[in-house]
Amino acid sequence: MKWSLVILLGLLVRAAPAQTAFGDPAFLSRTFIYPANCVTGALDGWSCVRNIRAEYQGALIRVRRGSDSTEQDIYALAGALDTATIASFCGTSTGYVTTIYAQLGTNNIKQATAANQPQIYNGSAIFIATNGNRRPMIKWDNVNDYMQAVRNTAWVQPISAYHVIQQTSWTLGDPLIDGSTTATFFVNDQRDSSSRIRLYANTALQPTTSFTLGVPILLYEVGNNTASVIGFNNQVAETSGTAGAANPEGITLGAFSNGTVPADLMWQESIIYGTAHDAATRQRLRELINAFYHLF
Ligand SMILES: [Ca+2]
Repeated sequence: MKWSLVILLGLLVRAAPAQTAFGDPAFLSRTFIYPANCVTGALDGWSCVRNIRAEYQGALIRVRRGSDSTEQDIYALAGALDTATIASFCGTSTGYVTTIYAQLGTNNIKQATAANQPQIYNGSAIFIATNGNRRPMIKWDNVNDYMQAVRNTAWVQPISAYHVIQQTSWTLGDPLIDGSTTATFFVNDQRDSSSRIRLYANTALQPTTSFTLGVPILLYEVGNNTASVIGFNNQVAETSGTAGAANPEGITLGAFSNGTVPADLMWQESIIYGTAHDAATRQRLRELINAFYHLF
């Protein structure tokens, strides 16, 4: 019996299809979840695309239907956001996001004020990444949208964070991700020319090259004072140095912590660890995230 099982498993492994092209239904239906050893040490994690870990059974986001402000939790099907339920719930109405649920930790990212809520559905379609992964994205309006999670206690450096985001248009100094109060810890555009992102925890640390607008990127950061790191996609763009010693109390997506200076942001996922990831760990996580999101 045991040998039969081994042979059967061998056939199943051999029969598994090779990775398919972007947009292929077989690819889009695949379920990807972080392996347990990559979630170990993570403090907080959110995604509007997938279950970050298999044990998570809660909703991914909560959607408000614009026509009557009725709200509904949206879960995952086979590990991926149930977009069909969003479309049937909203119909021809806009679908706004009130909550991105914490899949790790307990800190939901929220926006209670209707005018400040970003969208997941425009009245006829889910917003999706325009290249690469073709997965759902939440879209900030670049006017007054932002979302925020306030932790009871600050993250204390060192922390490492990985974000799958898109900036659609560039404005000088747009904050993409901030802390949740005025203690300065955020990633935003550099303040001179072109779309480069800096990490700021009282001192600006900038990546070495500009990134492409209008497509999702993997932005990652290690907040570790004089040994901080920021980069995106592959390691070529990575920079290390001093970012300052400030500790973030939470996370704001799409604006400064007080809601000012809105950014032209689209977002898919953020995960935050309580340690400084070394180069090998950063590379492993980049590869793991990229295997799902196809960013570079
Ligand atoms: Ca708005």
